[in-house]
Amino acid sequence: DNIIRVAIAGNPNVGKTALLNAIAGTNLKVGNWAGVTVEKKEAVIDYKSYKIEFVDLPGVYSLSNKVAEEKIAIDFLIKEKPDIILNVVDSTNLERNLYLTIQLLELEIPLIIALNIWDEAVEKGYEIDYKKLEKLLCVKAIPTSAKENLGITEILDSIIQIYQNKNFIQCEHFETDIEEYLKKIIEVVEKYQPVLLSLYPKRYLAIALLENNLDIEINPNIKEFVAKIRKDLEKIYGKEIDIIIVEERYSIVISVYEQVVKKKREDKVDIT
Ligand code: GDP
Ligand code: K
Ligand code: MG
Repeated sequence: DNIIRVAIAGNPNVGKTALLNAIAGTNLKVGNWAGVTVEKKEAVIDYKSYKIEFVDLPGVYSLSNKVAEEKIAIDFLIKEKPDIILNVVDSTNLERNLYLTIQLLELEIPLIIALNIWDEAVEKGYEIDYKKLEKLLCVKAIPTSAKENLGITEILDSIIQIYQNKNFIQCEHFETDIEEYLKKIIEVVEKYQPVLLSLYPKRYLAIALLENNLDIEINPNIKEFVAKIRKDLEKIYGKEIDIIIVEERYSIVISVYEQVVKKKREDKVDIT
């Protein structure tokens, strides 16, 4: 069919709603997420023979499932399986924003990064090599400014292009041994409880099993296997599994950030 479903995800206060406003204007509808008093904004627009449905997810810093907003966001992404995630980031704060990006990529859904607040980033002297960001993360990246109406057409055209291609490639990875363990976890799931693979994206599932972070009955053989792997990794790395995973994500963030962002000059001294 010709309906493309796009979820807008990002940290709080990065311009998700402003960007959706710039894209959809008067088509924007405001409601609530079921059962909670968190605002839900949605819009459907017609573009080049497609209907594009946007849902503005609550702003989150990670998808750890502990905060109401995070639960709404992760549940939506896993259950509704949108065709594309539009990950809005604050270009003046890319290092902090990219952590969520790395987590979103674990969901194995095609991703577009909107490098929003680009106007301020330019003003502050950041030089962001977004073509390199695209190569490193295997995603589309588009400089945008909801304030100056920059990048809106590019976002819409990219949505259609990505929808037509429908491929997802995971480019950045954890340390080799962890990746090997994740693969083995998936093999064991395929053997003992393959239904899990229709409920969760593979990579997300393997990591969530490792972190013991799923609210679903897990086959005892899988549990036992994962517990053994967890123990091995905690021994090798000398830390708890949650910390190992968080640090692996951060090491990707830092490596990408250092290769992509330069600052031409220091900010003027800000005394506030
Ligand atoms: P959300 O929490 O991600 O939905 O962010 P909002 O859409 O509410 O925007 C947060 C603030 O950033 C508001 O004051 C916006 O006016 C401002 N803002 C949003 N996009 C841009 C942008 O591209 N450039 C600049 N300079 N400010 C922006
Ligand atoms: K702002
Ligand atoms: Mg908002």
